[in-house]
Amino acid sequence: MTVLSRRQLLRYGASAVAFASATTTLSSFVFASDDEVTSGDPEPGVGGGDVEVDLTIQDVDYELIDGSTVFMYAFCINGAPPRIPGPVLRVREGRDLTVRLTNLSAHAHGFQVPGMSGSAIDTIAPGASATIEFTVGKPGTYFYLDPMFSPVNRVLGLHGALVVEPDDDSASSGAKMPYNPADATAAIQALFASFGASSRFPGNRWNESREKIWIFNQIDARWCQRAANGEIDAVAASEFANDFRPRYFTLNGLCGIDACHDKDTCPTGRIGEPLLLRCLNAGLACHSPHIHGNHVFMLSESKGASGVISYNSNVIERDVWRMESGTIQDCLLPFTAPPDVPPGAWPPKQEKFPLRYPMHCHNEISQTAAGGSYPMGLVTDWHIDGL
Ligand SMILES: [Cu+2]
Repeated sequence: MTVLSRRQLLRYGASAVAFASATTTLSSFVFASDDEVTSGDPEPGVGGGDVEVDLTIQDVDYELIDGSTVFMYAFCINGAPPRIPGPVLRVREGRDLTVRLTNLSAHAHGFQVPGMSGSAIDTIAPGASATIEFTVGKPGTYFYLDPMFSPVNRVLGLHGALVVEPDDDSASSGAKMPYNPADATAAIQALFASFGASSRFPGNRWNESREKIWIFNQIDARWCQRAANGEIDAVAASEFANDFRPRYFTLNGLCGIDACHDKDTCPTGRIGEPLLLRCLNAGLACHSPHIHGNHVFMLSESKGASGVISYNSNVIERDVWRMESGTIQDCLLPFTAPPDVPPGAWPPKQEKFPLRYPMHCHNEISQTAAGGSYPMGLVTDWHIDGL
């Protein structure tokens, strides 16, 4: 087993070169199929079979929006470039997911999907490999992560999204949903039934291609350096929690303008094309994402280490929602005409499509980078492309 002697460099900076290297973004989805998974599968959607995936854990130098680099850990698939967050894994409910992990880091790591029994590997020594196979549970959004010194190694980069697709995705109305009707509440089913079938939501039904994944994280360069020095191979989570002073706030690994221009982060579409937002807070800070232009409907939530998803029986509409450390929330961006535009002023006559609206965190410090560079933190855009 070879151990990388030199760390790989992830470039996420604001240079044109960084924008060209889009392979490091969330575009490299991993889809469920009957075959072994490969990176860069262009087909959205899931097949019906069990899924096998090869992941490596690597030490990387991660370039931030101000050009500085920090030491982090990254999940990597099938020899593809490492990425933070790790590649999106997709499996259909009830199928088996096999994860073969090789630890190329100089430090011991583990693996777990909170909420999935039998998914944990406690320790993989540097240079060692381990395999875990488990049956995935209820449809929704999960983290896969390194639970070691939780949340230390997760915050230092070892996290990604596992999406469980429903086996039966149709409400009694025939509307597609991201959940099984056996799990979805009456309110969730009513919301999806109303898309494309009511004056409130003219246009189309939701479909599974209408989705973005937003993973929030924070970076404290001092703790990255401690990890690089091997000083945190036995650290108390309380020490980390008491001392953590984030200077960078990332969305899908990107800061500020990089996130605004990332096609896998920025929701786009026309009026009547509802979109599912799967929001995950991998970091330690509490975030309050806030969105302009439309409100979102809160569908489901899992909090903390249990990973158990609760499906909301009261689907309320929000323009800001609270995401504590480790929280996952699915919400629905309806792509309606903005409710604060008077009916007589819609469609806009002076403004041209696409209409661009921000999503930014209301925890104000998260809007900065490197101690003050604004607005280079947790912010992105979403676009209404037309009627
Ligand atoms: Cu605002």
